[in-house]
This record gives sequence, C-alpha cells and structure tokens, in this order.
Amino acid sequence: MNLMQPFKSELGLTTGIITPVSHVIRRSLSDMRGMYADDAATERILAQEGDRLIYEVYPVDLPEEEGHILHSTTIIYPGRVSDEYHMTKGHFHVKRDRAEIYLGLAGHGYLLLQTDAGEVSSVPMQPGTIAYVPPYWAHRTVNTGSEPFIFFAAWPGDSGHDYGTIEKIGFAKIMVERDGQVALVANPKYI
Ligand code: PAN
Ligand code: ZN
Repeated sequence: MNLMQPFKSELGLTTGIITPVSHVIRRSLSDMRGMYADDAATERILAQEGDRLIYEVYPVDLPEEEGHILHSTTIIYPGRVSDEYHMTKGHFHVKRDRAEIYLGLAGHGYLLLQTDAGEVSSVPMQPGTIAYVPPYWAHRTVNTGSEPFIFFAAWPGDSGHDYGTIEKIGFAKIMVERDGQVALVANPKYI
C-alpha cells in the first residue's frame, strides 16, 4: 500500500480560493457555447464584449480513486446571458450512485438537479447552506445574485464526471430573471 501522508489546505472563506493552488479550472463563455438557451445572445456577447469568465474551480490535488474524498471550491461570477443567470456546465457522475456535498460560502444561488428521467429539483443556497446531491442526480449551480456565488464541494474519488449527457440533452429547466425576480422556467431547448 502506498501510504499518503496527512496534509491540509487553507480556504479563504470570503475569496473561495484554496491554497496551495494546484491548478485552476476556468470556464469562459466560449467553453459553454450551446449551453445557454439563447445561442444568439452567447454569440453577440462573444463578438461585442469578448470571452467573459463565467466560473473558476480550485481543486485540492488528490488521486481520483476509490477511498479518497475529492474537494474543491467553485466561484461563479455574477451575470446573465440574455435573461439566464451564469451557471456551471453541470454533469452526472460517471458512477451514477456517487453523492456529493455542497457548502455555501458566499453569495446566493441555486443548486439545480435532474434525474435521467428528467425530474428537476432546485435548492436555494446561501452562506452556510449544506446542500446534498443524492446518488443518480445530475447537478449544476447557478449564481442568481449580484456578488460571486462561492461554494465548497466534496465527493467520492472514483465518481468521475460525465459532461456529455448534459451537453447533449441540457437541463429541462433554466433559471432566468423575469420582471426583476428569479424564476425557474422550462428550457425551450430541452430535448
Ligand atoms: C463540483 C463541480 C464544479 C464545476 O466540484 O465540478 O462546481 O461544475 P462543472 O464540473 O459542472 O463544470 C462537482 O460537482 N464535482 O463533482
Ligand atoms: Zn459533481
């Protein structure tokens, strides 16, 4: 057995940055082409304003193996594409029965979940909210506030990430601003 030595990381509770920084995953609008309902709005922003940063992930460097608990923070910057709030790509775990825990640190948003059968659930999150992603639910987070929405996540090391299914079918519901309010509405592009 290869015995790993205990170690720690430091989490900036207001910045969401975990140090030491092993690597940072940055997702810009061009990485998310086709994921927002309004494709024309995506292309308009890319042409007029450039490639805006939507979210960043700071992971702790660990082997993606059974027995480990992977953990990271996600920072979703505020903003919208047309009326749809900034969000993560969203994914199923490759091993569909692997659950996950999210802990809200800063800002406001929602955890959106969806089953293979198309059932959708939404969980509001604020600092201190512990949101549970049960086995078999795809998950995506959305920043519905005006500040960065930051949360910590922990999940089993052998979960794996399946992005393809959500890229193909999307989420059945999207979070939009309607008359100044946050609204969960049917996704016109949902297959
Ligand atoms: C999270 C997510 C993170 C970014 O750590 O990976 O919030 O979202 P996407 O992976 O959908 O781009 C998690 O759910 N890990 O399993
Ligand atoms: Zn996950």
